[in-house]
Parts: sequence; C-alpha cells; structure tokens
Amino acid sequence: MNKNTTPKFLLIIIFHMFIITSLIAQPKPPLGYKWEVVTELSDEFDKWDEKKWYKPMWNYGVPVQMIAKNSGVSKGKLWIKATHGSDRKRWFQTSRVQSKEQIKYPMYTESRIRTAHISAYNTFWMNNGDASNRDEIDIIENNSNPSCNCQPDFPWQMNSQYFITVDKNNDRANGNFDNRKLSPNNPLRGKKWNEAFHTVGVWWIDKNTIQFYLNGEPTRKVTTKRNFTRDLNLVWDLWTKDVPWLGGLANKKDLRNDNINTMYVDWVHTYKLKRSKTSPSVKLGSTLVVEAESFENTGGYFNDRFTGGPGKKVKNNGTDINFVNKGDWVEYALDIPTPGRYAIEYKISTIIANGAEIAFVLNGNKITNVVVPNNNSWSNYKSLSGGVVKLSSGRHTIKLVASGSNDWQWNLDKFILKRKK
Ligand SMILES: [Ca+2]
Ligand SMILES: [Ca+2]
Ligand SMILES: [Ca+2]
Repeated sequence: MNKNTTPKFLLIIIFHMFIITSLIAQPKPPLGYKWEVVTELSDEFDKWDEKKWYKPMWNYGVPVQMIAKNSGVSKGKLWIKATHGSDRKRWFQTSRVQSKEQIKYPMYTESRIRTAHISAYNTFWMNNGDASNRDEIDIIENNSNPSCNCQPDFPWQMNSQYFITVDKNNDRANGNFDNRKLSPNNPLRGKKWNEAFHTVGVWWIDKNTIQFYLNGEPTRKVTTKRNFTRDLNLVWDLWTKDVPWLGGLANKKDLRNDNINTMYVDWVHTYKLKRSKTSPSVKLGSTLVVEAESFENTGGYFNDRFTGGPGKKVKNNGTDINFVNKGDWVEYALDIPTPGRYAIEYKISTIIANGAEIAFVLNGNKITNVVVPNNNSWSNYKSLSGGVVKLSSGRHTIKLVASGSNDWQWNLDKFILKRKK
C-alpha cells in the first residue's frame, strides 16, 4: 500500500464501521427474540414512497393550515416546512406525513430528526386517528426556539408522552428527558434540537409499558394505567399554538426564513420482535434435555482471567461449561411444549468440598437452590436433583447461577427437565 491509498482505505473501514453501528442501534431484544425490520414502516427517504406514506390534511386549531406542498423528500431527507400564508386566521401553512401501515406492541421505532428553529412542535408520534378514542405515543414534540419566555429548557427537552383516551377521557403521563443528561461521552449531549440530527425512539414493550430512547440511550420508561389496545400509524408534523405548554406562537417573520423554517427527517427504522431460535434441547417424550454449553447469555462478577479463564462469565468448553466462579450465571430460552411440574436434574461435577451450589431461576424468580457434592473430579458428571419447577407452556427464560460461596464452583454437562405424572 502506498501513502495515498492508506488513508482512503482506512476511511472506508471507518465509514463501514459507522454504518454497522447505526444499523444495530435498537435495544437488546429479550432472550430468545430478535428484531426484524418492518419494511412498510422503515425508509431512508431517498425518494418519496407513496406505497408507505401519505399526507392527511386534518388541521390543528388556528393558525395551523395543512397543505400538501409543504412536505416532500429531497436530498435523502423527508422535510416538512412551515410558511406564512395569506389567510388571516390560518396563516401557519405546514404539512403532515403519516404511514399507511399500522403497528402494535411489541415493536421498536426510531427516527433521525433535526428540528425547524421556529416556535413550533416538531413531532414524531404514533396514533390511530380518532381523537376521542385513541392510543397515542408522542416520541417527541420538540420546540428548539420557544417564543414565550416560559420554557427555558425546551431547546434541550425531549417532550415525550402517551395518551390512552376513552370517550375523550384521557389517561396520560409524560416521559420527558433533558438531553444535557445524556452520558458524558455521548457526542450529542447538550446539542440543541436544531443544531444536530438526533435519533429519537420508543420501545413499545407491552400493553402498559413504553421505553423512550435518545441517541442510542434509554431515557424514560413510562407505565400506563389503562391498556394499549390499538394498532397505530407513524406520524411526523410541525405545528404551533398560542399556549405556554407548546412554547408559544411561531413568529411570522421566522416562517419566511428558509434557513430555519423546515424540519428534516433523515430516516426511520421500525422493527417487530420475532422469536429467534431457542437453546437447543432434545425432547424425549415428557423429558427435555438441555446441553449446558447451549446457553445464550452468560455473566458474573468474578474475573477469572488470571487463571486463563474468559473473564466475568463461564467458558463454553464445547461439550460442557467450565471456569464457573461464584456468581457466574448462564441463561437459556426454552419453549415448554406441555405445562406441568418438572423434576430438575443436573449432570454436574466438582472437586469443591464446601461452598459449591447451583440455583435454578425461572423468568427472574429463584425456584430452587441445592448444594453440589464433591465427587473429586471436574468432569465425572453425576446426576444431582435440583428439585421441582412448575412450568406453563410457551417460552421461558431459565437462568442457572453458581450460588455458592467458594471462588470456584462446578462444571456442568447438561440439565434435564422431566415432567412428573
Ligand atoms: Ca436519509
Ligand atoms: Ca468464570
Ligand atoms: Ca453437554
């Protein structure tokens, strides 16, 4: 390689690393699941895709007037522009873009947005289109330039909230967050909404739980009182109103300034949760055999690197797990075909005389904890009863924890779940 090609080559590598990072920005899915892109609700906005998006014309209160020509796609961005119209009452001409498809929990969506720098709500939200009976998740309603002198934090405040409305009666709460509270190494910490593109998102976890995200970090988690029940559209719009909670009315002269009157959306990425593989297991009639080494996750706090171990976790030894220290754990996702009471049996081995134990944890609840007896070997696997667990049918997370007090615990070949008659 000569001097001219080296930097370019490096730049290409760095560029690709950046792309990969931005593609895997969604949060870690629950064990046994993965995120799958919802094409109908995802777009890089390289062109206007009429199969995905349309422009609903319903208005907010005065002075807002929705018009189709104030939004579009160009130069890789969706844009929504506010201009000054001639109508005396509805002089704030703007636009709205909405998805044709709808979606419901569990899902994750995120969008990269820079606000117009006028006193208006720059929004990215979800709604089913009936104001009187609706589920609504406002990922952002951001105003980077409030006119009212009453919202000093708005240039950094992520305004997020939900509504569950029944016959005009609201259940609602906000999940606001100040971007100056992002972690210190986040390059977008403290950047105003109009100064940079920010990635805002929501993980709609279940019928009562939403978790908002900003620039790759979780912000506020909100629990609803009523249940979410509806499928929702994605929406972006830009609107003003002469009220303090929005930050005050837009200045008319700002609407004639093309440098500040437009919000930009670089992209939107939306995902559904899809079941991934379960930990490999063998079904023998009413018996389920799970190889210890088929774990999906491991962790711990004891650093065993000084002995050649893998660090703060167990080692997958190919046919078993070893380097198991106190506090180390392994997790498995299992589909239980038939509900019932199951006997737990470990194929386990240890040379530790005192302080080797194993705990069985089901979906976060400890079920049993047993002492592992010394058999003077790390690899002469013996049967050990782990008690009985009651299992409903369907997917479960099973966590085995090295729960004894000794630094070194045991090695495990497999565990067996046998349904009791
Ligand atoms: Ca784009
Ligand atoms: Ca270890
Ligand atoms: Ca094994």
